Amino acid sequence: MADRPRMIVDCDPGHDDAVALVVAAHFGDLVAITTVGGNAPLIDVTNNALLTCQLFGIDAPVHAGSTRPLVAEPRHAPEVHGVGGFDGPTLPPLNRSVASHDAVEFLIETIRAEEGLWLIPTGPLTNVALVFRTAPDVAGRLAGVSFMGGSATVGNHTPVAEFNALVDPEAMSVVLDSGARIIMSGLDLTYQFPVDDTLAMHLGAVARPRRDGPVVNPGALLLADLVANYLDQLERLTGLRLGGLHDPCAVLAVTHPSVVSTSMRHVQVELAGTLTRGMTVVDQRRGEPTANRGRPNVAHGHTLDHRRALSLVMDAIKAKGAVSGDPASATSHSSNSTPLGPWSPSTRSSTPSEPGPNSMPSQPAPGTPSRPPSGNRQPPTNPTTVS
Ligand SMILES: [Ca+2]
Repeated sequence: MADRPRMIVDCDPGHDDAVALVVAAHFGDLVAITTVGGNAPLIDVTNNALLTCQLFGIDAPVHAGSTRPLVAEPRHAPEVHGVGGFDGPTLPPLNRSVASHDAVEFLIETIRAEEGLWLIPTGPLTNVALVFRTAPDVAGRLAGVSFMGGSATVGNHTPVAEFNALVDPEAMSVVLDSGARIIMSGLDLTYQFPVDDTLAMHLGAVARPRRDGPVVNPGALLLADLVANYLDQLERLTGLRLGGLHDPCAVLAVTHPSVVSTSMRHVQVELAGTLTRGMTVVDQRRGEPTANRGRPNVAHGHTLDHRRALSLVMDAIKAKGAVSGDPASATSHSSNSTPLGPWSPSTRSSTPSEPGPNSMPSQPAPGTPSRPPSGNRQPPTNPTTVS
């Protein structure tokens, strides 16, 4: 369809990155996926991207990218997403592998070959900054960069810094100064898309419509368990089972612009502050640019139509994750892939607040190789290297 935007998602899955990939694949033409170290080390987030593609029938190639930020020491988020980024469920074996280990080179070549692509970063901006530094000409060839990151209000990993911005603020600064058309979905927007037990239960119901029935959407079951684990972590950290579904907002801002209301703002990121490093400073003052007021460089997403956003996300998950007949056969759509055994729901001990449909353990099919739990992952076919 001519009106489907063509896009590359640069991500660090993370459950919300996974949802972003599904939304991108359903409503856009997902040309490729690139990965970046962020929520978890590169090897884990790359495996998580591959698994998302496997479970949701996404055929876009996955290119592994940067293992570490431009300047700062690597920083991950095991307290939120687990050591492996997909903690919570018992993960099935992968039957996919990466297309390359040089996402930056892939991005440069692809953007030079095709004008008008959208680049949608949902992790630290390291890969994107390396692209713009290496090939400044490509910024003007993109339709735009729609990233999840930063905040015009509170932070999450510090009082004022959002995680993606905090991990690699130097990279974010390069991107903000690149001259590319930029849309920012920061925490002030993405917290308007609530993640709570209701969402986990919706996902569980999509996965297994009848409590004692078969799993008809293994991808939805993965997401339900990931969300339940995320809520467990948030409850431990904050006392509340409530978070934001951050990354899909950056995709919806492109595929459904009416869902995200934006205003042009001058945005910079703090690089030097001892208390405020990684803070995005969004100039929301009225008036024209002056000597002490920069030109607007970012379309700042400030208001989300969260009901429509939820409806669109669920539509994408239902469509992309659905299988007919045996889930095992439907999830191995590649002709040379290893058949995937029946999906194994979470093996976490259930708590009263967890959604019921996801707390019924089952066993993998006899002879099905098991994937190590998160934090003890099998590497991709080829070792991931620093780009
Ligand atoms: Ca992310």
